Amino acid sequence: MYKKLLQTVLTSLITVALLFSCSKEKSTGKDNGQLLLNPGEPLVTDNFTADPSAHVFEGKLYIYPSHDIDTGVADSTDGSHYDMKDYHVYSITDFNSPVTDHGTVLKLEDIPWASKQLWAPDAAYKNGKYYFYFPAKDNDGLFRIGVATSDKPYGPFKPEPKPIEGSFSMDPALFIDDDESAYMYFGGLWGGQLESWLSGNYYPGGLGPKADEPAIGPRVVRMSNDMLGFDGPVKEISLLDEDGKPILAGDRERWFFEGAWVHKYKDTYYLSYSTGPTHLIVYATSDKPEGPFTYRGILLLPVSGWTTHHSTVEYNGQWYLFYHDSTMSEGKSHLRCIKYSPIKHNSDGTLELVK
Ligand code: FUB
Repeated sequence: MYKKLLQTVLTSLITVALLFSCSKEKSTGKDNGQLLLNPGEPLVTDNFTADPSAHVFEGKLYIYPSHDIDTGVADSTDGSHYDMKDYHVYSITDFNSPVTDHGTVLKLEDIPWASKQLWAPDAAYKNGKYYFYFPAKDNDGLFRIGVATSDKPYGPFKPEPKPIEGSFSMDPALFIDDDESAYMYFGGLWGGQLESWLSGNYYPGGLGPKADEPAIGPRVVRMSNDMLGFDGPVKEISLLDEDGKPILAGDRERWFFEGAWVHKYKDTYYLSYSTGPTHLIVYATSDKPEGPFTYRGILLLPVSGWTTHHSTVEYNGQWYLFYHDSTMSEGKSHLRCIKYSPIKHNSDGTLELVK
């Protein structure tokens, strides 16, 4: 009988010790920086994902990426091989827990006006609703920007029957200022068709400025109160160098190409964007959301794959960069994976280069 009791006590002690060591292992992992979701590693491994727009909604980090697929379209400078057909939404509670995939939240076949190429999306919250913004080609082959709505940050999103009136080009990014004014930043060259809209109307085959002329700037527009349309004119953002002179179209390491994103830190607006063929994420600052913005430096060096596209977000007191590369497909430009890295604002207003 004593033997049996001793056995039971020993078994219980071993079980408690095992449980304790398991839970300790998790937190030890954290202490060693061995998170489940490590900086520089793919966040999603069962889908190809790109263009991550990150926001904090309802206390969680939500990521709104493109969903890359291989449809066999040949690589071309107009980007037709980025032939995406739906969107997923992902969320993260902390970097030591798995990423939640909220499934397909919007499909091409459900968008009445769109014909193909669901490119880089973004989301915003206002008026108790979530708004999902996305570019797609219409039936005439022109990129337009659409909006879809939901009561939840993770959708599903119901698309409006038509694209946003007056929208063109691609890569919408929404920024809501402290006074609740909402702005959309958008635009992209080459496949993004921005060169063809310089006169305000679509002019096919637009070549853009010469190398010694000011580069094309991203576009900014105020959103209407219902977030479904533009309120006022679409403006071009001026990008200046440290001497107050325009960044030139031939300055390929500083010119704007695509993927504009704005965040605010201590009253300064940071506009970051991709330089396209030089594959950098660079940034410029301003004291106004519509600029002019002054170039400040490089945030992210070239990554594997042709495109680079990112967002920045503050979560639980830490700033993060979300970006993509093509490591998961061994370099295929249209099959990308989203990643993250912590980032830092320096005391002189610059951003630390991501290592
Ligand atoms: O994902 C398709 C396009 O590639 C995006 O809209 C661009 O920013 C580039 O990442």
